[in-house]
Parts: sequence; C-alpha cells; structure tokens
Amino acid sequence: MQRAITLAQSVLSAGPNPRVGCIVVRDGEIVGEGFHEKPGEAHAEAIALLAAGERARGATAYVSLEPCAHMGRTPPCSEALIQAGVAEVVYAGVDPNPQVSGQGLQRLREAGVRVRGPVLAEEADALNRGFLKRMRQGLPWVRCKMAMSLDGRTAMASGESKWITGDAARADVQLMRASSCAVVTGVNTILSDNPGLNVRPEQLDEEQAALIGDRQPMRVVLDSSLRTPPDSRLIGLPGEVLFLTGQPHPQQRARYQGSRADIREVALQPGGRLDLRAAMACLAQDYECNEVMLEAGPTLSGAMVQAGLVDEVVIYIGARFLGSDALPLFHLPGINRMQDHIALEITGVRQIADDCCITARLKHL
Ligand code: AOF
Ligand code: ZN
Repeated sequence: MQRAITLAQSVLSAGPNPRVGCIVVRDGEIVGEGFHEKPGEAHAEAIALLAAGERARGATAYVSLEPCAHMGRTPPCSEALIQAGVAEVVYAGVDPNPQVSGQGLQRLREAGVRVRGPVLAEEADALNRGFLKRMRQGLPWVRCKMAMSLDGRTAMASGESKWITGDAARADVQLMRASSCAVVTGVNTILSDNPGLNVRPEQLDEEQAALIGDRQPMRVVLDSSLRTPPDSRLIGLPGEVLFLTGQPHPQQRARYQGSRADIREVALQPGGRLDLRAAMACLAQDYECNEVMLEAGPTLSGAMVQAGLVDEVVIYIGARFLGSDALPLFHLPGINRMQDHIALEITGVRQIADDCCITARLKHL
C-alpha cells in the first residue's frame, strides 16, 4: 500500500479528482502499477491492470482509494478488477463520493473477490484532504499562506511588502499553488500588489517543473463591488479567473467584457461583506475545487480564520524585524482571556535558505 500511495504522489493534484495509486501483486511480485493523472485519463486500477495483463488473474490489487463503482468519465474500476480475475483487493480508505461510498467494495464482495481494509488510512487520506472535505462537507480544504517578519509583521504601514522572504521560499509557494485547484485573494491585495497568482515553472528547478506540468489553478478574487481594474496582471495572464461578487453591478461588469474573467454572485452578509462560507461553498460545489490556497492580506485571512474556514496555515518567516508600525499577520478580533485563544497544532518546521516555514493546523477543525 505504501507503494500505491507513493505512486499516487506522482502528481501534485488530479483535481477535481482524487490522487490514487494502485499496484497488482502476484506471488510476491509487482506485475502492474499505475496512478491517476487527471480527469478524463484512466484510473489507477485500469492502468495497473493493463500493465499486468493475464498475470492479474488470481493476483492481489492494492489501491489507495476504494475502487469506483460508477460510470464517470471512465468505466467502473470494480468491474475491471472483477473482469481481470483479481482474487483480492486491499484498499486504504472508502471513497466518500456519493456515487461510490462503499458500493465499489460491495460489488467486489458480491463477485467473490476478497476485500481487505482500510490499511494505511491516515497516509492515504493525506493524499486527498481537499477531495475528502469537499465530498463530506461541500467545502474546500483551505490552506492560508502568509509571509511575515520575525517580529510578526506582514507589510509596512504603506502596504509595501516586497519582499519579506527570499527566492527559495517564493519558489516553494509555486509548488503549493500548483497543488491547489484555486488560488484565492481579495480585491485589496489586487489593488495594493497587482499579483499574477499564476504558476511560473521557470522559477523552479527541472524536477519541480516536471512535477507541476502545465497545471494552472483557477485564480479567484473576492470582490464584493467589482473594484478590480480590468487591466490587472491576473486578468492578462493565461488561465481561468473568477470574481466572486455580491451584486449584479452591470456597469462594472461591462468593463471585463472580452476578457477571460468569469463573474459569479454569492450571498452578502449584513454589512455588505461577502459571505465567506457561501464563497467557499460555491468554489467546492460549483467549481469542484478540492484544495484552495488563500493568498491574501491580514483582513481577508483573519476573517477566513475567524469564520472557521481555514484548515491549515503556512507561514514563511523572513529573518528581519519590520517594527511596530508594520501590519500584523492577521486582523482578528481582540481576545481578552487566554482560554479563548485560537489553538493550532504545528505540523511542520522547515528552513528554506535564509527563511523559515511553519505549517500548522487549526485545532477547532
Ligand atoms: C478509482 N480510481 O484512480 C480514481 C477514482 O470521472 P471519472 O471516471 O474520472 O471518475 C471520477 C471519480 O472516481 C472521482 O470523483 C472519485 O470518486 C473516483 N476516483 N476512483 O477507482 C482512481 N481517480
Ligand atoms: Zn475508478
């Protein structure tokens, strides 16, 4: 199963599909293996079975996700395993997709195939945190990336923020973007930084660039009154762009005509701000976004944390002090009692050239 999981990791993302790996083992020897690359391409099991050919008969298949039971863009894998004469299927976790959810395993059992699992469930779940959360909760798995100084500041009072960290840390961010279905920001970041938010493989070494392939996540701007200038860099660069806005705004909307930008309305909260939960639900349910990367300023990032929509924070720390007038990492409402703190669990600490990167999970999730 470890080998199947490693195969699944051959791609950074197969979004909106899950990453899946499969090996077929006969008499202790791997006779076929495969992984799912992207929607429309063959599933992991189909590739492994093709490689195994006749040797699949009587063999054991290890799959990092329950084999599918439905006719999707490709035919059901449970049937393919049965047809190939596989004697046993070992799986890591059940596929929460309502079209599958246990039916793949049931179909195999009905056909007399031995079914064993879940094994290495935690490792396999880590492959597809976004897909699993979208299927179970109708929300994407959100990773909030920020860069700060060693005294916890994210930009100067003027908004100037280039650069807090070095090149190597910024290349790391490219990989994170490429593993996401969408990169989300707020209109204020567009107005102050005019970022491209695209994946730039030319900033990476050969091995990293190969892993990324031609993946470009959708770029999403939360812009309740459509203030993004039509000549913003993000609109000009290749790849999909989506504005989530609060009202029809026909006049502002007309300014984007002929551009690649797609515009969707989502609910507003009292006070005129976008309903962030509705915005995330829209990305998961209407755009099939599994993993979302939030690259925004302290206000939107703080509001997303406050709304309980952030699953993980990735904080790059540049070795410098920016002083007390500089902006804090998050704007969060004041907390008076220690017992009301927002708890995190640190899951990773890395040094990247002269910078440091801390990864932490929000504990209330
Ligand atoms: C598997 N093996 O390698 C993957 C599975 O549209 P399709 O045909 O690609 O089906 C996509 C769904 O199939 C996806 O939502 C998930 O439930 C399952 N993915 N299943 O048996 C695979 N990638
Ligand atoms: Zn399948």
